[in-house]
Amino acid sequence: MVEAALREGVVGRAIERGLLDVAIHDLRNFTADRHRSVDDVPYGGGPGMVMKPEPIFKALDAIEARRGGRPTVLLTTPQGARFTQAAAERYSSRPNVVLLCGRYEGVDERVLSRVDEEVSIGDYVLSGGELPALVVIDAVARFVPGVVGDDQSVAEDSFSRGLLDFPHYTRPAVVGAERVPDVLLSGNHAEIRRWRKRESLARTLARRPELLESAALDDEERAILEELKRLV
Ligand code: 4HQ
Repeated sequence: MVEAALREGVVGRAIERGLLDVAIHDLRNFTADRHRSVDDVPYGGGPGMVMKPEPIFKALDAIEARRGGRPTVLLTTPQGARFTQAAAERYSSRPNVVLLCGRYEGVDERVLSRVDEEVSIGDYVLSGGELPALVVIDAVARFVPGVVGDDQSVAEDSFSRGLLDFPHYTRPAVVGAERVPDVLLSGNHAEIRRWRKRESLARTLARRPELLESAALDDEERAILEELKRLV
């Protein structure tokens, strides 16, 4: 599943072009028993299985030896800190990042001695850490220079600005009863910029007001926001 996903889209192309190097390690290759077990029953009893520590330690040792340096080790778990655009940017400058993906009920607690950060992609339960790992890879890769064609579009991405995105339209100008806002057809670029700022701020205020506390707003944006707040 991970291999197939990494062949697609922006990330797939970045790997092809050598901008990213992603290696997948199967923990079963770091087992010693006949059944190549990566999980075992929980001490204390109860349902489900727990990921054994030794295959994980051996895999991390092998990765460290091969890459020549201690990688940043991330564990995907609902117990982690929420993964954000800021975290993606932070990880993008690390020379090596390991995404440790658990299955079953999770990993033996002693594995945390080798983990730098626990990251959650949201408050829901998945059946494994592979999809969260792919989410992290995608968001991190976008910050690696050259991965996204247009650097400007990365800088202007809604969450990099700390605000929700403004509405987008393409041709045709009229679909049934629905028209593209006149300002976007006006050719007045100063007006268009101001309209987009206002739409971004209005949406953020309505849907995710908590984002406004940490958004880096310029003078014009602060003025528009004050006006929007007076209107509600
Ligand atoms: N899991 N964000 C359980 C997640 C998850 C999430 C990953 C399920 C690890 C053992 N990870 N395994 N949500 O639900 O990161």
